[in-house]
Amino acid sequence: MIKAFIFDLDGVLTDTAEYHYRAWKRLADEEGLPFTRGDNERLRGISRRDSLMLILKDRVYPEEEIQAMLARKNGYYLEFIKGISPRDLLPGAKELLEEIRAAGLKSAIGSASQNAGEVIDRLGLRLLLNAISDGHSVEQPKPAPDLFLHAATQLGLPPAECVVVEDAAAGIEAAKAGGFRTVGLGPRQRVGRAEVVAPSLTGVHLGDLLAALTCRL
Ligand code: B16
Ligand code: MG
Repeated sequence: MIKAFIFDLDGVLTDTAEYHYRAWKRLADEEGLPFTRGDNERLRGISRRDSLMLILKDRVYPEEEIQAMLARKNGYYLEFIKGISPRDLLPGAKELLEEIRAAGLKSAIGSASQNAGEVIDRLGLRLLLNAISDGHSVEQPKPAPDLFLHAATQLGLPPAECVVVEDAAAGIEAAKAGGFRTVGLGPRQRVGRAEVVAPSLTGVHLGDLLAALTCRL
């Protein structure tokens, strides 16, 4: 029995990946570090600190410099997201959230971002959500299941009754590790481990998802 959907934010409901890219790129250029759009793809769903470690590779920096770089990148990112509005919702996202609410099911956010609350408010989504778990909620980032387990606890539901909708391989792994049902958005080489895979939420309705997930039982 499916009673709730837990949505990742970046790459599922809105495309902040572009802003993360521009903020990391600015920091990398200032530090003389190589960083491409391809490199940015590997940072999907990865926490801010783990993302910086992937960019730094085997270069070693003192902790204060690492903290300063994380703060600088976040400052750039906050500047970019100031312009976010409901127009930045990805196609199909709001319709699906409304269908879930109308059907009496629950919705939550499970985002690695410490800025998720601000993005949710700018998108105008807060009233459609029953719970928000974000980069402040747990210690262990995806692919650990902690973030989604935190969301399920807030919803008061067991993981097996919640569907995680994710665009990142790390997010699908986190959901599977926690015993959640899974929907992956994007190419199969990225989210193919999910039970149900779609290119995006465009044209995806609640009935289609419930039917596809029921077939997989
Ligand atoms: P912040 P999600 C993730 O969001 C992003 O995909 C990832 O690129 C970012 O590094 C991470 O949030 C942390 O974000 O720096 O804002 O705390 O996909 O889990 O919604
Ligand atoms: Mg994501």
